Amino acid sequence: MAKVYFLIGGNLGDREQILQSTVEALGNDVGKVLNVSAIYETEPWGFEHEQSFLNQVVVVESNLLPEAVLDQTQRIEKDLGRVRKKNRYSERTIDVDILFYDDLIIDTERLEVPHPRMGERMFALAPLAEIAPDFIHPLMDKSILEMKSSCPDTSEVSVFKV
Ligand code: PH2
Ligand code: MG
Ligand code: MG
Repeated sequence: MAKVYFLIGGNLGDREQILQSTVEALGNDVGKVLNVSAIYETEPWGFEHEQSFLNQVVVVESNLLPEAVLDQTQRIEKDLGRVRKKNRYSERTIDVDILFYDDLIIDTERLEVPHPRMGERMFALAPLAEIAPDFIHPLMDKSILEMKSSCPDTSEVSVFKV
């Protein structure tokens, strides 16, 4: 069994309901949900949009291999109405990203784990630090708490719902 850490979030539609449906879908199709962070309201990072995001971290115990987890996350995104645009970053109903798969390092055409940009993003580090402060990032060799303390991101992140 592997512990898989997901960051989920979106800024379109009924944001809270969609997060709840995503946690349910991960529980049905990826494995047992072990923990969830609070829900955070976060400023769009890397692009401009009038609607803020809700973001949350979810930990799942899974017997799926990493690529199979990715297949499931992409299907869940589609089922919950994600439409991909050409822009690098854009508004969406839901994005399901794999932050960690145990402490595996994966770098393939389809999948990069740990998520390569998590260290620059308070919308990922704030919820992750809540439930895995002492987890050591296998490439940075730093704890999540240390990464959060040294994160230069000043965008707005606040607890929306515990
Ligand atoms: N995801 C992005 C880009 N920007 N900003 C916030 N606040 N939350 C996100 O989940 C997010 C983002 C790329 O996937
Ligand atoms: Mg993302
Ligand atoms: Mg994604």
